[in-house]
Amino acid sequence: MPRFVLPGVVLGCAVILGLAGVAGAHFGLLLPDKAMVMQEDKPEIALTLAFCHPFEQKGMVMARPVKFGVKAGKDRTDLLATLKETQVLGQPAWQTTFALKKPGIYAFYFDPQPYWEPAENKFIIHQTKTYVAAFGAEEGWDAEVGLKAEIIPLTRPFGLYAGNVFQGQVKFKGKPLPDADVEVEFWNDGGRVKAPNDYFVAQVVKTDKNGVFTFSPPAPGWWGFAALTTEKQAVPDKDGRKKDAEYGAVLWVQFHEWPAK
Ligand SMILES: [Cu+2]
Repeated sequence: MPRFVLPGVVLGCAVILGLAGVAGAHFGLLLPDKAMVMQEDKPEIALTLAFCHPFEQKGMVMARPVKFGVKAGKDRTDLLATLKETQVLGQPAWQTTFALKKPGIYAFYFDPQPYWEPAENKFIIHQTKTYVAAFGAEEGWDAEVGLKAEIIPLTRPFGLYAGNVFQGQVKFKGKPLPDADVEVEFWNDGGRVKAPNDYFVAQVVKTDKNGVFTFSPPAPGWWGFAALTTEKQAVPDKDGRKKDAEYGAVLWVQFHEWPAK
């Protein structure tokens, strides 16, 4: 597997942020331009893949992922070859378009190349997912894609209002992941929202003994959930020494404003 080589001048994000105790977290990012596509809509969606600090709107370098695909029912399509380079928050990222041909729940996912974080002496691997519901279909949003680190929604992950409770079950290597931190951040488009202090940038909830977490977003928009676990000596570095890897099961979910006037 080709490993993306970072130029020597690029420092880890913890270094850039001055090693603050609390600060924004890095997240794999996978955002469609529409989370729901109805009969009257254009059946083509645009997708953006990136690595960033979503609330602080700080970009990080994203190498070409190892896997990028979509699963709808039993159909799985490899979309890796469709990716085009772009920039997100001033850093290398990826984009594509996808034509929805039939009703279904489309789970888009990527598995990134391990990102070396020198400040933490470990790799970061955020396996990232989002859902697009098309043409009135509703079945299958609770099915697993089968990622090594994955959040399986317990709340239907579309057609949600801000303030709804959202629940998911975190699985790592196919088993529920108990007692894990789940970091939650708002995609703070344009940096419009200012946090009162650094504690507010990332919210944190834990998984229970069944790997289940619960969160209620206070405002409309895209919210990212990153359930974290560390695997010891998981990935060899460029000298062949095995290093720890932080696995993130990441899910992006859109919440709408309550439509009442
Ligand atoms: Cu970071």
